Amino acid sequence: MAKLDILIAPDRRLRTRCAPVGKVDDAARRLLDDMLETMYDAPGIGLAAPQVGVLKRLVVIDCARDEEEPAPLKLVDPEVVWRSEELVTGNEGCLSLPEVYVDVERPEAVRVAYLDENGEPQELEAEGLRARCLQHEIDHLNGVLHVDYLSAIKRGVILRRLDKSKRRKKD
Ligand code: GNR
Ligand code: NI
Repeated sequence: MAKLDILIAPDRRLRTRCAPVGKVDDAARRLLDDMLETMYDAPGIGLAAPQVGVLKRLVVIDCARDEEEPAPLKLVDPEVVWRSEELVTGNEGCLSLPEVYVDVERPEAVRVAYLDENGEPQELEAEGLRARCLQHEIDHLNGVLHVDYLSAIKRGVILRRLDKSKRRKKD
């Protein structure tokens, strides 16, 4: 396994609609393992392939609490096939926007169809933090970030600040 570099916004690759994987091969499986290692190291509860510069529809999550057994989940070509009418607001962080926390209103529960690491079609239903995390990761696959739920003014302030701090680090 290998730890990968996580892209920081603003970056074009975080704004791209990612391509379906379709066939789950060894390269896809290796990438999912590397993404899990990168996510645990960060640490985070989810990671999408575009965050490591790969513009494909691959996601890993583990929303187990610290005192619980690890519960890694690998999803290829995930798709929300049902969302609850009930919406809830929760505070979200993102590894690609360090120290930026945004309240986002989302369906409280979702059903997600996906391919597992063997290419088998699966479905899962999630609620609470797990549902929020899945929706956040699927947003990444469509080039959507949590700051997109803010006003354009607030989003602009945050992205310009991140851009400045990135450019400061380069030289
Ligand atoms: O680590 C993460 N925490 C988190 C908290 C609330 C809602 C979503 C997330 S996902 C985030 C990791 C990340 O950036 N995934 O794309
Ligand atoms: Ni994120």
